[in-house]
Parts: sequence; C-alpha cells; structure tokens
Amino acid sequence: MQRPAFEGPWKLAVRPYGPDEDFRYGSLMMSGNGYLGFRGGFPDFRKEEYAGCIVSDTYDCADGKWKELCTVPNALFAEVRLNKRKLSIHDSVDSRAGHALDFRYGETSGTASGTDGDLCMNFHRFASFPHLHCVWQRIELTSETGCRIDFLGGIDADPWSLNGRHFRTMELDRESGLLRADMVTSESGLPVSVVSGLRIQGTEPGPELHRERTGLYLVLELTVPPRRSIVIDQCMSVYSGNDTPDPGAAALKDAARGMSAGFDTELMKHRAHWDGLWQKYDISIDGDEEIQSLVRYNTYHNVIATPAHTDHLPIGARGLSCQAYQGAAFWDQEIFNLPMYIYTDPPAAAGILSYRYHTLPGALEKAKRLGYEGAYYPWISGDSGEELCPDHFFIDVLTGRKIRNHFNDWQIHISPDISYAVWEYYRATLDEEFLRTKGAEILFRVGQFLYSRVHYSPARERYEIIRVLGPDEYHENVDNNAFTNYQTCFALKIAAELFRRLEREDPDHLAKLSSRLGLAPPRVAEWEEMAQKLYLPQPDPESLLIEQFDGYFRHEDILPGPLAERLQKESEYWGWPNGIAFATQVIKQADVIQLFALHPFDKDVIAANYEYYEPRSQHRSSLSPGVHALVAARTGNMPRADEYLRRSLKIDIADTHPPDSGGTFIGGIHTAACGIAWQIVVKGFLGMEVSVDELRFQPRLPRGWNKLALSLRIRGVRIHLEARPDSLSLEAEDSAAAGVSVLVGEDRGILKPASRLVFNGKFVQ
Ligand code: IFM
Repeated sequence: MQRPAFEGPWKLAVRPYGPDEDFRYGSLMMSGNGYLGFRGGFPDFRKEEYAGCIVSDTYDCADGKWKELCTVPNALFAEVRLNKRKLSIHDSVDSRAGHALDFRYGETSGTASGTDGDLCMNFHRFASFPHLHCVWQRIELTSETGCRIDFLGGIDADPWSLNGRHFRTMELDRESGLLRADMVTSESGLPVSVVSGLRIQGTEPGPELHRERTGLYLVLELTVPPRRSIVIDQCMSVYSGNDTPDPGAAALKDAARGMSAGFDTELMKHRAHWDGLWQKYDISIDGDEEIQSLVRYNTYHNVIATPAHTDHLPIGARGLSCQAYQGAAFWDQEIFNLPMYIYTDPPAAAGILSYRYHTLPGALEKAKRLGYEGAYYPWISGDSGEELCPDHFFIDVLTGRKIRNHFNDWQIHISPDISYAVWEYYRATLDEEFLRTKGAEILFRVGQFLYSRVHYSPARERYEIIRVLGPDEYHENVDNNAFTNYQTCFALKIAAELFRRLEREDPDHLAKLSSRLGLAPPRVAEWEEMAQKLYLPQPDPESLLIEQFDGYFRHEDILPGPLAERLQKESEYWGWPNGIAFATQVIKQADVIQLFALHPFDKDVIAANYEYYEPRSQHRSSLSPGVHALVAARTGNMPRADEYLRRSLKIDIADTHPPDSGGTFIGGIHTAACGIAWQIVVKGFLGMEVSVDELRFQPRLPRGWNKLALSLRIRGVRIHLEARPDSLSLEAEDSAAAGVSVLVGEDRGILKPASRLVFNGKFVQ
C-alpha cells in the first residue's frame, strides 16, 4: 500500500499512485464545502473507481433498508485518449504522476501521463465555498512533441452508490451550450439536477454530442501543440428540490454565471473564503511540522463535513466523503465535532444545535414509540430526526445471520449528550436568546425522557438506569453504565437549574413553554430528587477504579491481542450478543475514559482508571484514540498523549480502521476523529475549561512545541492566544463585551476589551 505523505505544510500527496487504492484516496483527497463532498480521484474515474459527489439533504432509501444521501451524476467527467488509448493514472509511470490535496484551500489535484511519458495531464478541482452548489475543474494537457488527442467530457450519470440506485428517472439534455441531467430520487421523489459547463481555452471546439444510456458528453479531437498546453475548464452545478422549487433552472443559472465569471475568478473568491475560515479555526504549532500538518488536515475535514450554511442538517459520521453511515449524525456531532465551533464560531455551533431543535419531533416520536416521554433522540439522525439506525446493523459473518443490535433503542446517552452540548454552548457564549428559544426546550424534553427512563430501586434506595448500551458498544444490555449515569445526572440537573432560573427571571415565557410541554414544577422537583439520588458509580476506595457497568469486573479479564486469536474470520463483529468480546473486559472504545473527557475527577482517579482501561480498549471505534489523547494531555500523561494524538490524527491517512465491520461498509473519512483534533490541543494541552464565570487554562505543551497560536471567541470577544513553554498570552480584540475573567494555574486576571494579558510559568512537560 502506498502511503500518502505531506509535501510542505498544507499538502497531502501520494506519489506514485498505489494500485487498488482508489477508494481510500477518493476520501483522503476530497474537496467539499458542507453542502457537497466531491470525492478525490481523476477526471476519468467512474463508479468502479468510487467516483462520487455526495450532496447533503438528499436522503433517499433505494434498497428498502438504508436511507442515505445520494451521489449525483458526475458533471466533471473527462477522458483523454491518445492513439485510442485512455490516459490513466493507473498506467502512469512518470515520477511526477500522483494525486494530492491542498487542504488550505480544499483543492484536489493530480498528474497522469501517457505510457510513453510524452503527454501529461494535470488536473485541479475545488468545491467552491462562496458558491456552494458549484465544483470547478481545470485540466491542462502538455506534450513535448505535440500530439492529437480525443477528448470526451460531460456528465457520467451512473455514479457510485452504496445501497441501491437512487434515481428512478433521469433525463439528459443539452441547453444553452450546457449539459444537464434531471433526476427524481427513487423513494423520496426529490428532484435533483446537475449541469455541466465546458470551455477549452484557445479553441472553438464545435464539439459533437455523444449520448450514452447513462451519460451525455461532448466529444472532440484536439491538437496539443509541442511544449504548449491546452487548458480545459469544467464547471458543475447541482441543486435539489430541497434547495429550490426548480433545481434544473437554478443549476443552469448557476453554471452559466460560473462560466461567465471563469475558473480563475472563482478560484480567487474561493481562496479568500478559506482564508477567512482559517482565521477562525487554525491552530498554528511551531516545533512539530508533522503534527502541524495533521492538525490542519483534520480540521479541514471537520470544516468540509459541517453544513454551516444551514441550521437543519447534521454533520455525518463520515461527513460527505461517501454514503457510509447514511450521511447522518450520531453523538459524534455534539461531543466530537461541535466543540471547535462552540469556541471559535458560535453562529455555526448554534446552527448545529438548532438542527437538534428542529428534529425534536422525531425524538418525541421515538420516545413515544418506545413507551417513554419527552425527547429520545435517534442514534442515527438524518434530516427529519426519525431513527435511521436499523434493527440489524451487522451480520454474523460466520453464519450469515442478521445480528439484532440495540444501538437504536438502548444507547440512551445520545439525549443527555445533546443537553451537555447545549450547556457547553451556553457556558461559552452566554447566548440567552438561544437558550430561551431553543435550548430550554431541548433540555426540558430530554429531562422528560430521562425521568421516564430511569428506575427507582427500593431495595437500594437509589435511582438506577438499567438495560443500556454505553459508549463501549461491545457490551449491550448492561445496567448502570457509569458514563450514561453521569451524563443523565448532569442533564437532569441543568434542566432543573434552567427551569428554576426561568421561574425567577422569565416566568411568562416559562409558563408558555411549560404548558406546551406539559411540564409542571412538581415534576421538576422530581428531576432534582432523581439527580440527587441517581446512582453514580464511585471510584473504589482502594483501587480507585470506577466500574464501567454493574458486573464489568466479573467478566473474563483478557486483553484485545490474545482475544483476537479466537477470531475465525477477520471481519467478525466482536460485540454483543455472541461476539468474542461481549463476555470479556475488552471494550470497543473509551467509556470510563470518555467520562473523564466531560466531567472533572481527581487526577489520581483518572490515572488509575487510565492504566486499567487503556490496555483493555481495542480502539476499534475511531472515536477512541482522540479521547485517550485528550484525557492524557489534560492530566500530564505526556507519553500517552503523544502516542494517542498521533494515532488519532492519522486514522484516515494511515488507514488504521478497516472499512468493513460485521459485513457492513463503514469506510470514508472518520469525521469525529477529525473534530476532536482541535479539542485535544485546546482542552488537552492547553487545559482549557470554560465555566459560566471564567476561562481557565492549565497549559502543558509537549516538548519541542515552541509556540502554539490560535483564536477563540468567548462571550462575543475574539481572543488571540499564544502559548509558549514559559508564557501564555491572551489578547482581546476591541469589542463591546465586558472583560473575561481568566485563571491560568493559580494566577487570575481580567482580560479587558482591546487588551493583552500575559501569564508566566512553566508550561511544558
Ligand atoms: O458514534 C460512533 C460510535 O460511538 C461507535 N461506532 C461508530 C459511531 C459513528 O462514528
């Protein structure tokens, strides 16, 4: 396998192009903008090479099982033939041949050459940020000696699709010099249109139209003059009926606008937009070039996965890199992707949380269907908030039988996780308006759900939560999962706290909201009592260990390595009900360690549990290494922090997570791991914590990091932060907001508008 490597600070490249790696490189080198994801790959790639443009808000269920986003026809298809032979990266022997992504500007590029090495093709593609529906591609052909080539470019309307054909009708046509494809999706009946524009510089082509059953192209013969290049620009525009009532007309208009503006102008605007994004999200690290590039690369993928242009769509667990995981949100969204936005771009964060507000009806319906009250959010959530997680996610690869997992009905921590995120957003922004209009309803409805889900045990005189699935998905049907119980307690407490505050400060609003929700003060008193008496597994006084769930320590104690020897097939599912791990202490991912990422515990308790659980974790979930890095960094366990930081940041580049599990395809970009990159640095190495009244840091820079610089936006104040081994400086931009109280170690200061605070100390370990 050919591993991609960084070429300079902002470029990931693979040279030479490895055979049979089209799927991987397609994800790694993709370009995107939160509205669509255009997979990497060469212009002549078809479905066999996993070419695809995945468009948000096009959920459709083509095979009766998996609702997923559509891959739309590729309107940037292009093929070059020399002497009837296709120019292909797979045949390119030239040392220049390869594939790359400039992640500063989301620009995919590649070089392929003819078998004799004379004809060379460079292409360059970007999904525009200022014009979210447009993707551009430029192809340059050069030849030392000059040659005649056949060119075919236009719409390949038979895209790669994971679970069925998503278009029941498709019309291909030419209009006003542009090619268009108009489709209707199979199950949801959604109209989708793509339009393709083509311009060849210096040639008036007068091309012929070439029509196939699944494609419409322009064909022409071109002369490539010696030592000069031919430049071909292509523009694609895509709209669905969820964007506009007439997607065909919108795509035509957009492509025509783009063609008249031209590639260079559009690229300039696109780069300027990215410059603005990096001002918000960039983390600059001086002293470790590899980590620097990796952090930026992961941040890039977090950004292009996020539909920041709207407040009614989720961040998919594989972003828009492919259709795996149904283009849908899990708890990953709130706990892994969102925090970067909370502290750097509050409007984007509010948009993501508003999506959870808009999908409350789905969560209410799920709770009701399962016999509960309030909002039980779906484990896998698309546009509507209906539960997308099927009853049978995996199959038993040994027998071919379906496995009935209970991700959809027992993994209840999703609801308090969303409350936790609402509160984290509020603490950082003090956005009262959001809390009043949307956050309160989320918190109260989750409170109602939890109240109806928690049990009272008269024998033990405490509340308990039985029959759940915590973050470690190998152990289903467990009681009192520590993570779930702590999150539930927190969610009940903040819901009650907010209720009490509104009683004092905004009784009229509260009266209206409570009457709509059927919520009365006595019930809130019961939430308070429940939170107080809810069983929170405590550290054992001697070992300091917190039991992951009731009876976990009685399971067979074996480590993942030896356990793997029991596998009969590599792709076997390890978990409940009959996988090799379910009756053992081997866990799929951080669970008690995940608890430490969200709630404060004594350093000794964290250290003891880290020692215990870390070797027992298989890290089969891509969420796990990042959480281990964060917790280790925050507690000064620098060797582990470094190891897990690198491991988490390289999940996609080093391809550490197989794309198949228990017979289900789960490949693509691991967006949660990308999202946690920012958190590892800021919450981990800088030890940042934000409470309602102050901003705290406990910096511990890895050895070799000379400087760490980034920007935050806290309570409306933009703060530029610079950490060095012996100082931490915070500089606030001018703003109307009042000062922010800052605590660094034991030192306190007030950061006033347009001022700078410097703390000195030993901030390296
Ligand atoms: O949400 C995660 C889960 O924790 C582990 N399995 C994959 C999901 C999506 O990333």
